[in-house]
Amino acid sequence: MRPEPLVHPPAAPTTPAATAVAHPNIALVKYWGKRDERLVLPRVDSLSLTLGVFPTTTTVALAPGTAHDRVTLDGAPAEGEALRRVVAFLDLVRDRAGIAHRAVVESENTVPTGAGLASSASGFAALAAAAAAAYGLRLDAAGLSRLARRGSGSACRSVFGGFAVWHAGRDRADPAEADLASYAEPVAVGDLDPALVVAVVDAGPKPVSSRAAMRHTVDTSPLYEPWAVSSRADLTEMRAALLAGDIEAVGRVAERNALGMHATMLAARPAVRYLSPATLTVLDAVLRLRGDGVPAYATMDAGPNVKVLCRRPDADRVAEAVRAAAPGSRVLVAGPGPGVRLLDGDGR
Ligand code: 2P0
Repeated sequence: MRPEPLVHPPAAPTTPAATAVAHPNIALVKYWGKRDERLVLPRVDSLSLTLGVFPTTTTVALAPGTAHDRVTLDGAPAEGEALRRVVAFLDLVRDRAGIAHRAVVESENTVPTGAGLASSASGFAALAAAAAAAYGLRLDAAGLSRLARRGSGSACRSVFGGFAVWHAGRDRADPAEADLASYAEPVAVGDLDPALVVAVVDAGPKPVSSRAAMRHTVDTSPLYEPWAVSSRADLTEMRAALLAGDIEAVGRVAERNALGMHATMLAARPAVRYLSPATLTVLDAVLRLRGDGVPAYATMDAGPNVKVLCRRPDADRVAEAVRAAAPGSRVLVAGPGPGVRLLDGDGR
């Protein structure tokens, strides 16, 4: 028998790779409008609930020796604007890490992409966490939130579970200081057992990206500034309502803030209209529920789909009412979900 070698050969060098999972979030006080496009600095603070459904799982593996990033979204090679945004984001991470290697990115979304259900929020939150880990950036939660923000504004909120507020920050002469001041963090809440009933009335891609639509709204809508001003008051009221565990006040503020945001778009020149006849049918059903004494309040993003905030014990009844009002739509009940997390090598 040959003796055991005293010195084991070194293990084959492993290429750094990391996998992260993130969930979408739905804003109850909306982000709409940037004051700095490059740094993705918003004009208003926003506040959201991260959902427990529709996770995005993203793996980033460094690929030394290759000339280009290879990006696969839901099994298909990314191209066009989607590819450009991922590569620009990786460039930012590479620049900070001082590592030039290209990467292989694989991302699986379970949310209908581009349907106003915040697929870019879960997508860039997962990409930020996986890329930061693979390239060896050491970031605290606020740092990860700032980084995710550069990919897509709403992604900075998906770094956190439950309710999160995104601070717009203030204008500074130094861009690095402006960047530091804009990040999300968890929000204190009282005794609240919320659910969001998601009514997917149309899962198709939206006609205008939210990025283009918010730019156009800021540039042309005479209602934009008044909404931004009222949104600041909404945020203060929303924080108090969350702390008090007052679902009715939370819902009232969320619904008026969302309708106000859509009003800014309808007043843009030309108008941007995401709401469809099916959206309005669901809004009518929500009004009827309230008439029947069920606290239920609607919010809509850059698409026709409706999310109805209610108490969790009322969620099945709300879902039934929405299903009956909009036959053919997919209706599901979501609760609060977790913040972004890295999976270990065993996929846990
Ligand atoms: C929100 N939305 O607060 C608002 C409400 C849609 C309506 O954040 O340009 O994909 O990548 O920063 O984050 C959608 O905008 O836009 C969004 P970018 P994003 O959830």
